[in-house]
Amino acid sequence: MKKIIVLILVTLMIHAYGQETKPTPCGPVPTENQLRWQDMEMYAFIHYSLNTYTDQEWGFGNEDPKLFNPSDLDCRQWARVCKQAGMRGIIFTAKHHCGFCMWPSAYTEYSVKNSPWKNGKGDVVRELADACHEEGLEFAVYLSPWDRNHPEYGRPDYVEYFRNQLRELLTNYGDIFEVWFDGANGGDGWYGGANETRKIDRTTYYEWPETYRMIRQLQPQCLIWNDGSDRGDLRWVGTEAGNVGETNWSLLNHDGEVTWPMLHYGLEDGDSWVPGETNTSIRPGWFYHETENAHVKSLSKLMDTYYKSVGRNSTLLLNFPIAPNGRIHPTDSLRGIAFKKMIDEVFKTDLTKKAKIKTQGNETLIDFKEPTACNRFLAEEDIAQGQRVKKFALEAEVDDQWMPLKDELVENGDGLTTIGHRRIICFPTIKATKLRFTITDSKCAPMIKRLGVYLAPELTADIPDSGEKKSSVLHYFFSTPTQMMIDWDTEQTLTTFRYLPPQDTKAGIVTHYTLWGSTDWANWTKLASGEFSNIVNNPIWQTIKFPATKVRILKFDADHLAEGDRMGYGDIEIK
Ligand code: FUL
Repeated sequence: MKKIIVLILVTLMIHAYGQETKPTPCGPVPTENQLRWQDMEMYAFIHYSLNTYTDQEWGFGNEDPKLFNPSDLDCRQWARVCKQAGMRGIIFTAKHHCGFCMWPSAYTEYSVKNSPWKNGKGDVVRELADACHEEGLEFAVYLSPWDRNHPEYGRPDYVEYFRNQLRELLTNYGDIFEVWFDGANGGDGWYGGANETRKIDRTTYYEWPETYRMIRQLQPQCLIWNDGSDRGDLRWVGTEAGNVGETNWSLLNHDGEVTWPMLHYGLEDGDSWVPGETNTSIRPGWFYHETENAHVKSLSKLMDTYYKSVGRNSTLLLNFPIAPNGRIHPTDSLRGIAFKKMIDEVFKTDLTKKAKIKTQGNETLIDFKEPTACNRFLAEEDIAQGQRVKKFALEAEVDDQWMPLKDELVENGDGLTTIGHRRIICFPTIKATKLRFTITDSKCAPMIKRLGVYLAPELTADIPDSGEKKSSVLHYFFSTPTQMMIDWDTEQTLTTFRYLPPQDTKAGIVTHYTLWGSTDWANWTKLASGEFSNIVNNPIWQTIKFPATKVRILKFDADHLAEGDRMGYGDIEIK
């Protein structure tokens, strides 16, 4: 009898304990793979292809493989730099939109095997995968679904080709932590000599469900990044500028359209866990351009990017382009390493360790007992239990007065909304005796895992970013909604035309252009024509170089606009 009572008591205790510790379910939760990925926090992108040798962002697909002949290709240098820059893995452009394969694929001749590099015996994917494994970094691949070289692109045979290539990458190079399927599809391309525009239906053409099944089978731990079609495991944050919304839910709906606000802010009531990955480049472009050597992002810009990505419940995918010699340029590597050093410096001393912390209900009081200089606040939710917090307040006691704090990186409102994996709030340096953190709204009982308070040093030794200078005022006017005229009173010898697209809207962005010059308004010489690759997602300055020409008037024709029917511009520069 005694034994039975003890047994009942123990059972009841286990039951009660189990009930107490088992959190209430609160909407979708991440998979093990997504949790592991989120903990990586920062990893690198590497953009390297024939574009590196043609000074382009998007190759057309007819570039000669013989151009690929780096003198000093060193994947170990890439891996070392990325590791020292705090990156936990590398995603490599195994194939960009031009279709050139950085590994000797058995399914095409358009690859390193027909380049002079290592007499066609080289394999960049292999060298990088090995270098990553040696440095303890994870490895992943970018395989562009759009292929401007392949003759069958747009037809069913190409989809099989694409899958064959993916299988090669997923079976020959060890563990792959992520596959990146970019959604870009400009339409026109070489396509085996057809040289035409091919349109596909992004929702059906690639037959993604079948491809996803293959990935899950070959690499069960691999995450799928897919932009604008079947929902992958991760989402793009809607910009390549390096910031996600200050409100950032790791949720989307499994089905239905994904609008820009959903990409940027997530969806509070989404039915699936699809966290945001913030991708940006350490330079304006994704590929290396010598003209951008003076525009490598400054340390303060990189820190801003860190706070607006990792500090907003996202990961940071930071791109390092490879220079034509086959290495990361010294300016980029030094900046990347300085970036990591600065992150370590900011988060070296958690000031809460010396404070008295008291939590009552949804309010936590951090009592430093004496005025303590601080300017960063950090909070983390236990996202394994879902993302719960909708809104919070942060107050500081300074000179016996309580004052509200806000996120100084947010323009509208106080920015104190979602938390998720990690939220970092930046505020001006104050000497606080106490801080009070109150969760004011949440979907279910909040589950905060960690709080931290820090004092970030001033960036006195920042490396200045020479930035993008505004042009001198030029005399220009629109002769038609898609034609801009620029007139000097005198003749000039010109070599360069630079176009900054409108910054806040896609309407009016020129994607394809023709540039003409004249000395008399009657006879026009075509100076250049082409496309501004990737200008919609990355609306940076675009440079058109042409042979030195004496002109008085320039005519800039918008042959195609991203949206709308009237060309727009942010700025123009002519040299
Ligand atoms: C974009 C592409 O079109 C760019 O070339 C680059 O690869 C970037 C990461 O994604 O959408």
